[in-house]
Amino acid sequence: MKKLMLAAAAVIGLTTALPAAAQFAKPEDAIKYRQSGMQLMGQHFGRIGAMVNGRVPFDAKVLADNAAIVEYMSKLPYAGFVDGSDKGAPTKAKPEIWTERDKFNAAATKLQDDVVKLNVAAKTGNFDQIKAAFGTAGQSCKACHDNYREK
Ligand code: ASC
Repeated sequence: MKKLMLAAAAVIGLTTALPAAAQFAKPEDAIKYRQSGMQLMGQHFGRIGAMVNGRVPFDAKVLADNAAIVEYMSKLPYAGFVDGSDKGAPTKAKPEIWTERDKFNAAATKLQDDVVKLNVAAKTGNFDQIKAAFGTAGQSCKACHDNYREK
């Protein structure tokens, strides 16, 4: 029994140390994973946008809750762009993601940094500061979509 538990612990240790690529059974899973993450990030980012642009009344608490979700969500989708997942399910991901990895990763990092700043701004409750940070983050969303997502 003890041996079995040691073996199980070793397997768990091994799998958690594996790179992201090994965590998806097939390309389709990676594609759906990143699309799901982007979808959730976009939904919550959009709720902030609705307040910032005056379509929905400004509520600092609701906005801050959404900004915290966006910050967290921004950490997830990029692990789904594993090698070999340029096909396997319907995807708008452009091949350049895999041929310009460094540039793509830099664009991802830029967005992640921007939404950390958006979350910081959201916690202040200062509308103008939030609006500015939202604009910067939105530019990063758009820049990466322009370069790396099919229309
Ligand atoms: C969103 C969303 C995006 C970005 C982008 C910003 O709400 O889903 O992809 O904002 O449109 O330019």
